[in-house]
Amino acid sequence: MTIRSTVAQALVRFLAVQFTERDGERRRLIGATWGIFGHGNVAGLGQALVEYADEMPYHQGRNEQAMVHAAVGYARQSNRLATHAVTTSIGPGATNLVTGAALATINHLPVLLLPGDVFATRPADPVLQQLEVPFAADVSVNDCLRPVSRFFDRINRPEQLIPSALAAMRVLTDPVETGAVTLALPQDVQAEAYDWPEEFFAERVWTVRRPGADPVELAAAARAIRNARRPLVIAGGGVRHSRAEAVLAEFAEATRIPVASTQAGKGSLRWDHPQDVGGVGHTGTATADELARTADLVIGVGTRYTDFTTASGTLFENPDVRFVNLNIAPYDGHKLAGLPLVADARSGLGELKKALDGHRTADSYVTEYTEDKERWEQRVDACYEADEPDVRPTQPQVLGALDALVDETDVLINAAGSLPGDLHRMWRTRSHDQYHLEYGYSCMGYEIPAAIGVKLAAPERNVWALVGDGTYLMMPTEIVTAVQEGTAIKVLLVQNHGYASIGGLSESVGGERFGTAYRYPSDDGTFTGAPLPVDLAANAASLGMRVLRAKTVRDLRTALAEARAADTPTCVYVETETADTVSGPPPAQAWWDVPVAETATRSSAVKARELYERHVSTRRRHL
Ligand SMILES: Cc1ncc(C[n+]2csc(CCOP(=O)(O)OP(=O)(O)O)c2C)c(N)n1
Ligand SMILES: [Mg+2]
Repeated sequence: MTIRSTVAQALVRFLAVQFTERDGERRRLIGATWGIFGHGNVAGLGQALVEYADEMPYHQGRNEQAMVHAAVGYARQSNRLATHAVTTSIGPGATNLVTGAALATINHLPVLLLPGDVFATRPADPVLQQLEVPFAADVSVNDCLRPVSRFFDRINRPEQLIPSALAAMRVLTDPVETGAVTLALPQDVQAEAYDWPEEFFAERVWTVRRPGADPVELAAAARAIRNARRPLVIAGGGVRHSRAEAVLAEFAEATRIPVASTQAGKGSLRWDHPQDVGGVGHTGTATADELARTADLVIGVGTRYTDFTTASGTLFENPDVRFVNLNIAPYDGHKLAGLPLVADARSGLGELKKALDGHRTADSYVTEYTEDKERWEQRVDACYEADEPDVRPTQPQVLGALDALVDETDVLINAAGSLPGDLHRMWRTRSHDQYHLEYGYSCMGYEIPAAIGVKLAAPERNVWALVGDGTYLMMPTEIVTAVQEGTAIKVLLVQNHGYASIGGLSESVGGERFGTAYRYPSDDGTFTGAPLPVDLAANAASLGMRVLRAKTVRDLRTALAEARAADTPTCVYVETETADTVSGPPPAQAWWDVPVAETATRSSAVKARELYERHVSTRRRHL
């Protein structure tokens, strides 16, 4: 039996019946499709989505990049068992996907991209928005998506959809390979009919596997851990993706090995778990970074060891330090010349725990990190507290006000600016999925659309997008989408008139904060004049959000509580102490390599270079 329909109709029907399964849990893989229509997809996928509207939910985005962010947010909240598809027109609609695709792939989060493409049949070259490459007629702008996709294909003939769609599902559901998957769809092919085998539209279940460890690797890892006096676990995003939190807690309790976390791994243990020592690396806690400096064995679990985690290769100072890397991807398992333990995080941790039966770290080690953690928490308390409630808060006091309000059901989303550092160092994570920090790509503008995706995956949760003013300006567009669909996200908008983060960084590397504040130009060509008369609260309100303005710490507490209780999209707008006056968060506990000018006339850069060279000299290559 065959069924005659267009390529676009067949694709929509196929996507509606794909499922994932893991640990007995079955999820629909493609929960919905986001779309912005133009001539490249309106008659193909646009028509198919209206034809099958009862089988495939649709969300109307405002910006293609933002649609990918929403899909990524949904995928992360769904522990990678489900995601969304994103359809765009050709040309600018398609290339707007590139940033979102890179973000998804770098963070190992699945998302299905369906950009329209130029005519396969070439009846009228060039079509509107077509790139012409005189020496390569098969190149279109969609080829920009190749390096940022884990799978790419262009569907030039209808029947080609069958193997390509199956390959796309394989990659989306593969725990090692997953990321952005792109099926470029020439606009004529989308509308072309074909006789599809009926089985193409049968329900299909993709098992998300949990490979166990190789016995030889497991024995070597267990031996290394037994021999270590100062072991430290670094929990990365793989813990979350694998839902290994409970097993990690059991492992940590049994062995008493402290657990530090990367941005993607924070929340693997609750902040008040006795073995949790908080964030590690450049934005880490003093406790975790001191343990990392002195560790003789680092046990990475599902981490890619980015420069933020390793303090650009300077953090692990112990001359004898070795690494055991539990990772499902051999590529990451071999990093830092570590002993690889290639396995699913949950399976691998369970096996390690068994292999280490009866083994625990010394009492003195436990006392050391427990006391150190208490001292760190006192520092956080001091940053959070606001003795004077009738003045403008500092950013840590904003976090303190939020901390006092939320419980384990709240989800916080952030990606860029000075908030990631403050949150990584200070936030007290109360549930495994409360802390949603996109720091693989640290993409300004991720927060608001991702909050919509998270809220769609978990409608019962309070979902907060934490955004700086720079970030807000980058991508406020999806506020309109939240308003349209009644998605009751909460936006906490922190106004400090520019880039506090990059301003501070600029100052430390001899850049003198050049181009990092939002101010009028001054006579010397720098933008250091008066602040701009821009009202972002009015902007958010004009897009349809309810906006609560908080001028003081006291206002802020009231506004946050009101926003938390709201069942429509609500924004809390707060102006904090400005970038140059802010005193608050504990300083960085470890270095981050941002190269400083080797030659300069200005003394700021000359001084910065001296310090830079001192740091560089402490870098180690682990072999
Ligand atoms: C899309 C994108 N462009 C540029 C950057 C580099 N960048 C990182 S943080 C930042 C400034 C963020 O400003 P804001 O959101 O106001 O936060 P603040 O630094 O003031 O806390 C910039 C430009 C980025 N991360 N993402
Ligand atoms: Mg700012």
